[in-house]
Amino acid sequence: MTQDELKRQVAAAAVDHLLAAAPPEGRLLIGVGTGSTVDAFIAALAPWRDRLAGAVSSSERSSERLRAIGVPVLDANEVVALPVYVDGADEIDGRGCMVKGGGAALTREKIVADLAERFVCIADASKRVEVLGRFPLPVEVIPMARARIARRFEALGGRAVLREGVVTDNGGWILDVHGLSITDPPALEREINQWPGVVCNGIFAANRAALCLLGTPAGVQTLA
Ligand code: ABF
Repeated sequence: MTQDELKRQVAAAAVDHLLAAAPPEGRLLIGVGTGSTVDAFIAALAPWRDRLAGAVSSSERSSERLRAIGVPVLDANEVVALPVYVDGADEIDGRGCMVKGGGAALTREKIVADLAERFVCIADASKRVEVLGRFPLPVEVIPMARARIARRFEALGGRAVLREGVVTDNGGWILDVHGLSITDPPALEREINQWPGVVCNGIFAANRAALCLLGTPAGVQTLA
């Protein structure tokens, strides 16, 4: 199966999972992430848009796609809680900790995920790793702090590379940090968050995936 076929497979499984958990009469509010797997998820949602009251989106990219299938996009400030947040990942380990941010939307993803009771990660099998860090860790920073934060990563054995030509939806810059072996995701997430100038880092450990639907050639694996 091609990677696109795996993405469509796992997207369909996520829709089934949502609908099974949805109240039979009520309409569901959901949080929606960003990336090509989420694009497949949004496309798979289209026939079921009448079951959705609306969505809180993590990026302009996903908002446009949700509006295009007729799902109202709500402001995060209008919502007290979401039953579920569906999003992709760049890497996920056996404990549901993730590296995210390849799509430069990590800050809004973390904000919307924080509104949700349950994070459902959808990914193809290539994202499953034993130890996070092979994928360069995305970190959103305030531009004036870029060099100092890069030096802090160097002290940890990482090499921070500015993602050229990218300004996030929040006006931040992205550093991609190569060479990290993230053996304690919660600890490193907390450490980086304390550095002045860090807006958000791409380790999702404090709020990890409660469920991961993994697309594989043998079918969808559920990693709870
Ligand atoms: C998003 O999913 C990003 O955080 C992450 O980079 C991306 C993975 O993208 P794709 O599904 O295209 O592989 O949530």
